[in-house]
Amino acid sequence: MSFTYFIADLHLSDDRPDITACLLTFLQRDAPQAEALYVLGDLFEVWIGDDNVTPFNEQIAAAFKQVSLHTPVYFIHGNRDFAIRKGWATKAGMTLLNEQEVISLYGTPTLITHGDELCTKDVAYQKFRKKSRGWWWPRLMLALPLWYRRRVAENGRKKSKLNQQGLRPDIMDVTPEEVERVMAKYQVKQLIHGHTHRPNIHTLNVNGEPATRIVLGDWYDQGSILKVSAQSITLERRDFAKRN
Ligand SMILES: [Mn+2]
Repeated sequence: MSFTYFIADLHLSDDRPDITACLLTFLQRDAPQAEALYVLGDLFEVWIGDDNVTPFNEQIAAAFKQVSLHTPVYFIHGNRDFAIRKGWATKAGMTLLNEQEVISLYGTPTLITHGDELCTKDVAYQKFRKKSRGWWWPRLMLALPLWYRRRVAENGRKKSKLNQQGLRPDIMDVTPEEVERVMAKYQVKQLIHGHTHRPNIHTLNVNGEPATRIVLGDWYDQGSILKVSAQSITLERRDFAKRN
């Protein structure tokens, strides 16, 4: 039976080896059996540029590259890793897609996206998003010296660790009207996105017709995978390996 996998919001970083181990197992064991693998953003906790070549980033690229020999791998940027460019994507065997794409999923036209643009009530964030996805801001950032970008990222990491203290910052949910508007615009009855860390399969109405919104889960406490075939849509979990 042929099927397609979707993952998002792994927030990989070298200080979470449990997440990395779970991903590597999934990529070695499961992903090659799929018809395609879609990564819908926030694969990394932070991305400061393709020129930041580290053993960790190389290891992740090599693992995806291996999958891509059997199974095409597609990537849509998240709000954490929007600076990934063709250089790293090529190394990882990934094809970069637009931030919103319509694919035919076993005959069903399906809109896929990271989903942060659907959270329109977070006005401050949407303002930043507009700037950070524009043409001058990323160019300016990526033109800064690598040592400086590394220092900024390291400081940001320390700060967010301090702020978290076991609590995750609340991520706003999507705006229902925006979901309907975007689905109507693309004339789709099925939407798949991540970002909100609220895995679920919702039914809704678009232009008076039934529609489906599938939300991917994050990888903070477990692996979260969406498996779609012609027959079924399943949100799966993978437990992290027990640490001794
Ligand atoms: Mn996100």
